[in-house]
Amino acid sequence: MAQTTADQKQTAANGYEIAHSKSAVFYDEYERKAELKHQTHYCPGCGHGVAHKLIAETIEDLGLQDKTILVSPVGCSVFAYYYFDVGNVQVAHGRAPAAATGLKRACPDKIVIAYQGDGDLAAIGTAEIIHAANRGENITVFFINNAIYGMTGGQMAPTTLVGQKSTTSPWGRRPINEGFPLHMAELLSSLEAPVYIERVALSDNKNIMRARRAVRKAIEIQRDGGGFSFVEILSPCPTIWGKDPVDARKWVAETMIPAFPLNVFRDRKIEMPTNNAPPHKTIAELVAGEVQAKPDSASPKHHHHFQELNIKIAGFGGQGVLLLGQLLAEMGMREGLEVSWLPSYGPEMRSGSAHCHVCLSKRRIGSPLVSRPQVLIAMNEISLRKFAPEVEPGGIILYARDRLPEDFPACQAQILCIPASEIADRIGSAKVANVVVVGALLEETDCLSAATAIQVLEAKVKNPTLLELDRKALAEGQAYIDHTIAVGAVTQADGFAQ
Ligand SMILES: Cc1ncc(C[n+]2csc(CCOP(=O)(O)OP(=O)(O)O)c2C)c(N)n1
Ligand code: SF4
Repeated sequence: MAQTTADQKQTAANGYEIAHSKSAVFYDEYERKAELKHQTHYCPGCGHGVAHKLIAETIEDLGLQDKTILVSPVGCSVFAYYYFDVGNVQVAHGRAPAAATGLKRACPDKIVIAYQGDGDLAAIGTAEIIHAANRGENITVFFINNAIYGMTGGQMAPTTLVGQKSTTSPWGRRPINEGFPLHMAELLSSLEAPVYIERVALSDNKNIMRARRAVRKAIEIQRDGGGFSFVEILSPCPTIWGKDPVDARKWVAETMIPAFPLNVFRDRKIEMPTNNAPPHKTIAELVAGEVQAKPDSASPKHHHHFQELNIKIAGFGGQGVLLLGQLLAEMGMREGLEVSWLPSYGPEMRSGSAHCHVCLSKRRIGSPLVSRPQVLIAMNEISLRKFAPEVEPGGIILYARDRLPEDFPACQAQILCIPASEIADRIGSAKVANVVVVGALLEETDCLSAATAIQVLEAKVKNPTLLELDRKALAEGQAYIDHTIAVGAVTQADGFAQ
């Protein structure tokens, strides 16, 4: 336990002076079970408790409590978030290094710690740990190796020793059948990027002090932007090993350490080559090349009559369905809206069904999934039949045919038929049918400006002949709605006023 400083010393009710107290990084009370507020869920003598203490005290000593995010695994330590008063995320089995990667990249100023058992890290999560280490993510991973699956009752782990009995190796692990134990510290040391890799053990006080130093060093490296740090902690599991806490510690010292030698396998600074580092650009810039994330004076000004417009576009692969969605999303981006584009398509490159979801919004978008579109663009009959029932009452369906199927049921949405392929054919290429539909959509709903559509097409279409066709297609789509669709058919001249 952390030693309190002189001015923190208190006198307990019974007159004793409190010389040690729980780290401030631990909650005062563990709320998992009301009746057990002051004890953890770990078995007596379990190494997880000791490892937690070393980590909590280090976080406290380094003054990092407000900056730390702990990623807890699936395993006995799944409830780590009941103890650590830091940012907590509990993730799917084995995925802690992947989640930690995302957290660290999104919040580079935070200290992100992945905490994992050997089943979690070295079995189901083998891929995640290897790739996070290989990428040299600036995260810290604490790997609790107790040579067994604790939580699930003692199945063999990748780290189970040769000859060690488990419920799934009742005769003892035999390399001929189950292979040899995985040595994760050594394995990760074969990679270029990791900066610090050490194996320590919770076998006796001396080794626990060594473990404390390793924990501290690993977190300091991350704090200083050093790179990937990894500490393997050999840890007793008295319950599953069928030993009392003292014998379990002895077993770590006498049996585990010879099989998993304690060592600093890697301790160096590395400079990541930067000559091929990607340029620092916003996502909008990366997605759209020269597009600016925020509208500037060069972007067309457009009054959006909606807070949020959700569009579904569906048809066959090859009809430009996904591209149509991208065009709308990019137009929205240029006009300063929040946008999302979510494609969904089958395995076939052509003729399979394809659809995409597009959200245009003045607010941040919660989910890119559009299950109740206000606008459906159906490029074929199957899509019309499949998705029309999803359209919100009062919404619009643009159907890329000259008329509805005769047996098509009445629908609460406004349906506009536009023979997009025929129009596209007439002006020179069936390929631009999707742009005809964009023209129709803009004319009908006024959701985005036609000038932005031209800008996006000019940026995207490098072939001058095709660009000219696209311009025509856009104008034809607009004109069709203007001249051919009966006046009065449009019930919402303003699109989706709110
Ligand atoms: C996808 C999935 N597969 C399997 C399990 C079952 N499971 C839960 S914990 C665990 C292994 C726990 O062992 P370890 O990571 O060594 O942690 P310990 O409990 O020993 O601390 C397994 C296989 C699960 N929860 N989810
Ligand atoms: S089963 Fe083992 S690892 Fe799990 S809490 Fe008990 S002693 Fe610890």
